[in-house]
Amino acid sequence: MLFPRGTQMDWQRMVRVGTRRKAEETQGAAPARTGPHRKREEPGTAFSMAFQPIVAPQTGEIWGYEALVRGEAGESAASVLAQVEDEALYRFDQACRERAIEMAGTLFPHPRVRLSINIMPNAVQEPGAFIPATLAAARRAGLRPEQLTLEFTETERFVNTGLTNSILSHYRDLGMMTALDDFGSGYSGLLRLAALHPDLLKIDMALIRDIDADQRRQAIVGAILGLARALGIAVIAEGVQTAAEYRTLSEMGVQLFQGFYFACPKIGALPPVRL
Ligand SMILES: [Ca+2]
Repeated sequence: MLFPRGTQMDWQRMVRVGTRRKAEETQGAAPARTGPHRKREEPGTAFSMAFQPIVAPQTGEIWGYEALVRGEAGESAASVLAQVEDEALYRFDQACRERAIEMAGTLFPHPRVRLSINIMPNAVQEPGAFIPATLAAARRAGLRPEQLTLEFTETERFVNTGLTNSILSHYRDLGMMTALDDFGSGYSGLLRLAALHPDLLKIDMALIRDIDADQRRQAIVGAILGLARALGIAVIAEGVQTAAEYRTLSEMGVQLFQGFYFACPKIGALPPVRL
């Protein structure tokens, strides 16, 4: 049973509310539109993809790029998703991934750069669609599965954790990495961490904001870092906006960062990076 605790419509509304919150708080102001990378996809909503670097400042490297959906005129992810019909949501989700992979194949400077793509957790349970379509897109673009990281948002309820976990194991066997997105923002963050075995945790920007001046956030993030170490999981701090936030997190042991302080997302291109 796909939606055991409510109707499909109720669940999708929940996803949309969560996605809107994420878009507003995580992605901030829409970046400037820079290219013609737009077309009308099968699900019926025009969109493009922006890329935001994930960086390792201590080594001076760009670890990878997260692909973020944007409107054809640079509109936010929330406003794009608001135009998608409920029944087209998974197809749209898949179309975003395929577009991101296709663009990354053109933009990425070398075959070690990673691409992080967002996925609604339950979309992986759509029969037969996700893995073949994603891998086929990667093959067409010249990307290896090892370059792909799947980011699972905290804003969607898993309908079948056991099945999701076995599917994720299959991804791992293929070489992909998985990340638990927005960690700390969802009501089930620890339960999800216990149930799934992600390679990465992305600490939600709400815990990062002003952490340099906030001992409570320092204590919470410190505990998350200890947890991640114990579980052998790497950590990315999302939404870093200031030098002071970066310094504090770096001193606490964080090695991977994402946020406006380092680079804003850019549509259809790889943005300049502060490193
Ligand atoms: Ca994400």
